[in-house]
Amino acid sequence: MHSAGRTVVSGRIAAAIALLVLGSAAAATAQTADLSVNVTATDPSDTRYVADVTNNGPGAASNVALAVALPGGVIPISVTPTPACAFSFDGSTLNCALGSLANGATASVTIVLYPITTGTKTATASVSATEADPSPSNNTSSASSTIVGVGIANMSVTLLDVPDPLRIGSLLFYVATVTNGGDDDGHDVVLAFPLPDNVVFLAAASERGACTMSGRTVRCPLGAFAVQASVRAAVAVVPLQSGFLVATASVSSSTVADPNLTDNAATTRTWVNP
Ligand SMILES: [Ca+2]
Ligand SMILES: [Ca+2]
Repeated sequence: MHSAGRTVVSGRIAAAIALLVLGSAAAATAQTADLSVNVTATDPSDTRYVADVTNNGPGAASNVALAVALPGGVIPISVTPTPACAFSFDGSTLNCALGSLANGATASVTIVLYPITTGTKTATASVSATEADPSPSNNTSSASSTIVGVGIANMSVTLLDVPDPLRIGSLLFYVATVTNGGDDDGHDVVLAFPLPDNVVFLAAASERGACTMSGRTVRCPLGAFAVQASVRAAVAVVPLQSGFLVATASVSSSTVADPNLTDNAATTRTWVNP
């Protein structure tokens, strides 16, 4: 009996030792994961941000959580991915439950906001996971953009061809007129004019200065437009082929919303005699 009791006791001790050994072994191999986050403002004049969350290892990261403090004076528009990411009810923060990230894996979160005030807009992201992070210093990141204009600017463009009709080899002028018919100033307005085929480009300029050529597209930076402001730009070409010549000009403003996009492009058709 006595020896049987001793056996029981030593069995319990052995189990306790085994637990201690297993426990310390588990502690020795506990996973760590060095998460990092990098936020970029995709356009310095727009409130769009991309937050890249990377697991630099060595272990896998689980329950990866991204929290983004949003700037003031913006309205949340969209976030990708959903439903992993969701804006808080008051629009002040964005929270993402990104699940597990393998060693070396990156999860990308795209955030689109709509600015309702001007100024510097900074988004600050921080990332965490269940596993211990050996390098916490790279777990936060910020990016800023500068908003110079807000509101509604209904930019529009019309396009004239002079003369029409004309003969092959003679001078053809396109005149584009860009107007802001909105209630607020337009900013960073750009006129784009892709040259039609079978013409030789001669020159282009606007009332606001020089235009540039990239590929076969003329771009005229027109700057800011006050309400009802109107600016003309002219492009001179020489047609090389008879028939109808079709050209389209378009206008964009990178910083404010345009409520009507149907008038942001205009097309004209010119008859070229042999
Ligand atoms: Ca880290
Ligand atoms: Ca428009």
